[in-house]
Amino acid sequence: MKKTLLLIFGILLLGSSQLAFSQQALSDSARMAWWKEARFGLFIHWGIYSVPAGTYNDQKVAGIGEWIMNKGKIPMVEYQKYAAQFNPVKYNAEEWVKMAKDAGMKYIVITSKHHDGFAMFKSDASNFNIVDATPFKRDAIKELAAACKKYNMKLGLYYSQAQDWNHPGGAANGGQWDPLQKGNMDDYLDKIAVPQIKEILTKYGTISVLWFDTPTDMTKERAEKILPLLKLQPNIIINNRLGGGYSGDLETPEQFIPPTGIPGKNWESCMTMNDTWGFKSYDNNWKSASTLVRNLIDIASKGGNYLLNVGPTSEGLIPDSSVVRLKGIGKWLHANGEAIYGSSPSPFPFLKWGRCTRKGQTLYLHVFDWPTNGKLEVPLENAVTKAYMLENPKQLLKTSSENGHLIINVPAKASNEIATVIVIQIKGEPKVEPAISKGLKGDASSFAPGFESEKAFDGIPTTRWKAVETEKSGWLVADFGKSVKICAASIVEGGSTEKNITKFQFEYKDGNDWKVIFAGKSIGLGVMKTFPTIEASQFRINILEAKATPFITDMQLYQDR
Ligand code: H79
Repeated sequence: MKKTLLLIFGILLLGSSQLAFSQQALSDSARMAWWKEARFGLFIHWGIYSVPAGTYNDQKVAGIGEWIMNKGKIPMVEYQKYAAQFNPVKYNAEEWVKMAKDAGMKYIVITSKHHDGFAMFKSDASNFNIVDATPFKRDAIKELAAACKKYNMKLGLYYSQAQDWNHPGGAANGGQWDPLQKGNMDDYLDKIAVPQIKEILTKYGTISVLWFDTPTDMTKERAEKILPLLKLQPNIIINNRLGGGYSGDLETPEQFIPPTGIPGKNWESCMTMNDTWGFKSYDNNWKSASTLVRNLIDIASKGGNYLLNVGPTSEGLIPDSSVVRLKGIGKWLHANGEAIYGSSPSPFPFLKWGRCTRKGQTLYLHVFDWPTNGKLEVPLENAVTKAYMLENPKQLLKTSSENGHLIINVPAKASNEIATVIVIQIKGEPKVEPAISKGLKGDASSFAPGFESEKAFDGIPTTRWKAVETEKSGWLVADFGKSVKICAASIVEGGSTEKNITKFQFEYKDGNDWKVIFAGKSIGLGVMKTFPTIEASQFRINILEAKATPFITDMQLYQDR
């Protein structure tokens, strides 16, 4: 009886967001454990948009490739013809999984249905799917799921729950363009999204991640049509894009790395290798393997995961340019993976020459800019019991201390051009040099009660500076009272949804004038910039325009030394 009552009580509570996962098999931390350890995953954007590959009616369509239907305002019946041309006979799921594995990736997230509404799996809810609408007739998700299982790779599925441009009632960012799209969104959810999510969560074995996107027009009620389906995969991880007020398990910065991480949250930066997610035949703006590895290091040093995208072709091939880069990353990780997997974030607020990751009393120093004088200066007070390069552990490095900083004697040349990892074993908890601005009182154009300027310099993510209610602009200054050498700054506005500032300048005082160091149009989760060293006693953010009263959660300046 007691048990039954508890069960009823539990079911009643299920609707509320905190308790939505109360029936999951594992505790939150156990459920997230593999994901936190993993650090690096492969995103795959694959669909029939790879047929036009960025060109419609002989016109190049600007923007990301998987958006071609929306950006080109392609009518539904026209777009659906691409399905008949989609025959990716070169698709080999096992090769893709092996490629991801060799690149050092620990999970894969693939588009099971993007905004275009085309399902890459056999669906009974809609014929607009890879088995029923293409000459290929094979279930791409089924094959990938089998390959992942065989090679012990975690599989996640992306599903566009709200936007759907080929089923009546599906949402469309920027508005619908074809009368056939008109319909009721609740009907769309009931007839397409809910049954299809049920299909992908039941037909393909263990699904480790469900990756929602763009919660356009999602309300709490609509999200709650989908939420109960998660019980079909008791240990599933979901991102923060379901909508309706549900925050999920992960923050998902898209195409950027939050400069100070996202304190207290699990987060994953998803990023492209060129400028598109879905394949575009003429997008050759590839980032170098070095940049991609450094992004991974940067993200790991801030406590996040890196979900790196490939956009396969309509033949079923991952572009060579991507393959080459994945191999380059794999090579680096093969030698240096110990410094990435299962690591925790850097204890340092800033390192001029690179980044740091940590495992307890082991610090991994990822050196991007190798010292020219044979000495690596680390703003750390601790005694060091051992120092060596991760790629050459037998050769121990000499260390000493100068002005409270650790000095590591290093060879003349870096052992790895992308990033050389130096491992140090330290005694005790890391004692690092704080940002020079930390604890400053500061000053501001105005402040609301309880939101004084010093709240932006205290390093505490829950306190902030805020101007008086009526303001839409203002400034916040770090006044050192003496000249200091500054080479970098980080500014954090708030959470991922707090993008209030729309125009700002970061400035220093030169005599009676304020001079601009850098400018921008948005801050949100943060901006971090390094710049040629400037000697001055006052630095400020000058907020020129904001949607509402400006506020800053944290602003720190970093010394050149
Ligand atoms: O799946 C990828 C994107 O298609 C999807 N999220 C990643 C992971 C995404 N959907 N919307 N957005 C990202 C952001 C919206 C971008 C837009 Fe635009 C700006 C939509 C319209 C203007 C980019 C530029 C797309 C069309 C033009």
